[in-house]
Amino acid sequence: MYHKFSKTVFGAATALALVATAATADDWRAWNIHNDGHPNTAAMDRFAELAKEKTGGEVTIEVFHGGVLGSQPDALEQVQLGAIDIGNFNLGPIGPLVKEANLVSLPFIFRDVPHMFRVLDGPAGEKIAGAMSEAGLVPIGWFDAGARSFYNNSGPINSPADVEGMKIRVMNNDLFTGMVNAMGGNGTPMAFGEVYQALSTGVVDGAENNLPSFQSVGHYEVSGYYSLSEHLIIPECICVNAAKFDALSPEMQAALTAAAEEASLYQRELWAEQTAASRTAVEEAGVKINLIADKGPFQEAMAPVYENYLAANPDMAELVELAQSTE
Ligand code: BDP
Repeated sequence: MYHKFSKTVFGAATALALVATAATADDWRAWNIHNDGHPNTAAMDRFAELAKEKTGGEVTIEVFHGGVLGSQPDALEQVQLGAIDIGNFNLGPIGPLVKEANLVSLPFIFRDVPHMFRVLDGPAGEKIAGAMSEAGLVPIGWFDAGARSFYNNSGPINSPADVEGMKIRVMNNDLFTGMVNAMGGNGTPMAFGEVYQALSTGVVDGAENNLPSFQSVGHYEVSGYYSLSEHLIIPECICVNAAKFDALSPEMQAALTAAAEEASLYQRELWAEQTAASRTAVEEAGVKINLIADKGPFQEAMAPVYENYLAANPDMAELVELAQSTE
């Protein structure tokens, strides 16, 4: 029956549909560094489904996995600018952009993952989230990223002295370079996607990460030892470009946040399962998991890292104190 429509009517209907589309539906691009098989990839896919469902289709998200939209520092900048709408980011590389976020990147600041979440759920977390939002990155969900430990080929790491002289890849943040340097090593920032090659060619002697990421990108294939130093317990966020988030109605903001929170709970379940599974898998592949009997010397070696951080950011002392005094 379409031939009965006059060109004008058809044209007007099309124009109306376009206006309606522009006014209601919004296609967002999401950044994710991980590939299939990593818990965050499944969680980000789930988040996209939930966002569509809970916003009644007003926000639809296409997740680009595997870091195809760029390295993490670049993607963070893109989300701040609004060129990418949303992403799953580690708070480590956010530290250089938001000094409050650096609290979670201080080595050994948290006793364990539950302690980290208690701090994040309290006033310190509120302050960090507020500062991130002001910097254009609104956190609407928090992922578990476990604890990061060192891995290398030359032998187990049991004390800071074992790190001496080693070139260790770290994420982009002066705190991490400082951390390795404080042990007498050479902290080397590098994009995640370049680490496999750097490890296999000896450009770096080692790196550090959690077990799921150590496994998922194959670093275990080129590392003989994974020593459980657990020096960093850094959360991750689902972070939205602030202008995009602010442009949503309060109902849509609540719906999107609810989607992120539900996806985060799902991620934390997957995380726990995958951490155990990855540990078994890498051990079966021949990696020696080294338990460190005494982490005290590592913690003591971090004194200059804290001193430098607090000297440069005296206003952060309160936040550090808040985290340390959280039960
Ligand atoms: C992984 C994080 C990812 C980081 C990566 C890294 O999930 O965001 O980019 O470590 O070491 O655990 O760069």
